[in-house]
Amino acid sequence: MGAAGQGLFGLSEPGENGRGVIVPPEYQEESRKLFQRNRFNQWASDRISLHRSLPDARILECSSLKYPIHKLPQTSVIIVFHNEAWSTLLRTVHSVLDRSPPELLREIILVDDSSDHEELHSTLEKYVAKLSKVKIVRNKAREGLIRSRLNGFAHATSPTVTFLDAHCEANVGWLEPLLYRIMQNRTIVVCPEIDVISDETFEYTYSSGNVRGSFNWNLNFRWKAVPEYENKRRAARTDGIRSPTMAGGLFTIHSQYFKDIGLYDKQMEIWGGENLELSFRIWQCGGQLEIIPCSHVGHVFRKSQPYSFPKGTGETLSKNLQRVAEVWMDGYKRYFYKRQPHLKGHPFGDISKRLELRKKLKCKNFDWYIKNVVPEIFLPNSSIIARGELRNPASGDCIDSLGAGEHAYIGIYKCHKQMGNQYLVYTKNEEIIVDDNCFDYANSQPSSKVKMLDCHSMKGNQQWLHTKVGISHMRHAPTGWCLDRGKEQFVVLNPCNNGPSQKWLFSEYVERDKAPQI
Ligand code: UD2
Ligand code: MN
Repeated sequence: MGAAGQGLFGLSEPGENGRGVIVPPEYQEESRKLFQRNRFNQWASDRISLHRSLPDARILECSSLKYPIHKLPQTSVIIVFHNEAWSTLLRTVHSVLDRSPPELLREIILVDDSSDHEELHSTLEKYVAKLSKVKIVRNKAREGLIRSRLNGFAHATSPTVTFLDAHCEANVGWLEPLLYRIMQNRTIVVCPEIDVISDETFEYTYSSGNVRGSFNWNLNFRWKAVPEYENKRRAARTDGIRSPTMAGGLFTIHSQYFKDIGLYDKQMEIWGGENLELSFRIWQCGGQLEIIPCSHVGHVFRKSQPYSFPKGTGETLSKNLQRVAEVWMDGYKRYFYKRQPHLKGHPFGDISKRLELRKKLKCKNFDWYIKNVVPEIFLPNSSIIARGELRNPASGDCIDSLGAGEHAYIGIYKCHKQMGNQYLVYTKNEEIIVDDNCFDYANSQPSSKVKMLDCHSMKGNQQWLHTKVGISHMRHAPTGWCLDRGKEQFVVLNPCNNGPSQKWLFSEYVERDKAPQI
């Protein structure tokens, strides 16, 4: 085996060195069905060795670091799954077995969250029986990923635990830097850099490491550029990047520390929100969260979930997020409810145990977290001239982030009055903000789409002129052109023509000299 853990048949085999697999025309139909089943291209995954090699693009400083292997704490890897595809699940397992120093890997615990796929029962038992470190734990009923992880944790026997999703590939040298950081300070929770495995081709793209975790006020997890102050704070490129939040699926934590800070909120269901809950809790209760640049693990990011939410997706996610807001966010929860007005008064279960935990651990408040951990975050609290939905009355359509974040195009969709992705603010600084990003147009030609970018407060490409009175256009200051409904799913910028496709109205306006705090 080569340094990068080359597969059995060498580099010309499908997927080796992290290459993608193209589906030939005669298999397109089959591949489409498998895509529907998993929401990733299982056909491609099935063609790739369970031991495939990956590009190891660590910076020189990382590959030359030496770790005191015999002093590092061991880890138990916990992988929860519900109806995962065989090849992705087993490639996750083998990548860990192939690329972890045996003395550091105590066990791999697979937690089956009540899967009904046939091959995940006796076939999996038989396969795993041959892998001495791998055990299977089965939930009696569907629990969701949060309680499944806790079930796995209850079976873990090492001083640290490492959680991975069931469609990951651990890269060369991934484990040592994570464990080393915990050995230095057990209250630091560590995440690897997450590389992208394409959901279409299974190509593995080594990530640049310039982002860290944040969130928007809809409580969606978001990647954001690492701020200058954080890069300055780090003495070396190999140092951990402090991250306000974690993506959720891939991290290592000291087992006793995990218990000390209260594991997970057991009343969170199926999927979503637990990553922010744990992130806020770690920071507010005296710990730290870091992304370790020398540790890389790939993950297949999907555009939708393949599995059912027995109580409905919206209902489940709303309740999880409300629990995050209600327990940890103090007065800042109003920003969340502003964007989710239908959740006011919506039940979220009993949170008394979690509030007790917060008190017992003497955790700091959310204002401290914002000011000290993520001071650059967009606060929708000052100088707002208008807010709510931004409607094009002629079409009855509203600006919509379409659930996407920074760098995506500004979308448009039928007005739904639910706020969320259609909640915008227009600031005194003449920015239009959706999903906590600013409308930005950097094109010198008209008829192009408008982007969502980080707000820079410098006007320029982010300055938009708008008054309710008069013709209610939305004029881009530098080009003088107007925001236009266009014909597609995305709005465009066109020379102003006073036509109906260029008229826009917010649902609420505020007098300019009474800029409110919301
Ligand atoms: C991200 C995280 C995921 C989790 C989630 C928020 C990464 C790479 N992934 O979503 O770990 O934090 O955000 O909740 O950071 N699963 C079950 N039972 C269920 C549902 C899911 O066992 O009822 C398993 C699933 O098979 C997978 C894992 O949980 O192994 C995570 O689910 P996902 O891959 O659908 O989540 P993802 O990556 O979209
Ligand atoms: Mn995942």
